[in-house]
Amino acid sequence: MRKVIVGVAFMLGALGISPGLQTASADIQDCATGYYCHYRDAYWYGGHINGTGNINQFSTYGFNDVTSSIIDDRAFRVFSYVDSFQGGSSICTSAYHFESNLADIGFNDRISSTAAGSTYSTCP
Ligand SMILES: [Ca+2]
Repeated sequence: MRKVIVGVAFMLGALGISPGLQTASADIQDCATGYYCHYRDAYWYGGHINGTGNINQFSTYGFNDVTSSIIDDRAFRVFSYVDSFQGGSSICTSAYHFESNLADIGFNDRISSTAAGSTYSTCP
């Protein structure tokens, strides 16, 4: 298992992506450069939705309250909110960072919208 974690961390590093709140494991799913991606399962499994700007209602895409991991492969930070239209509490992912398992920070299967910053790369 450790070998897998190190290998994937290396792969992510090669892609210019570095850890946000967690370290990497398993294989990275496709998240195109210039997008942020929200995955149904931890460690970027289970399919994802992506965006470049705000997504006001994840429910529109059948993705309400299912996100378990995130990659931000954009030059700007992205906030993920527990309610639609950027409501409720949120977590921030800095540019080129990722969250491997939202369960570790109490946000698993809770995300309902995003605010995609276009000014700041790092979280407050
Ligand atoms: Ca999930």
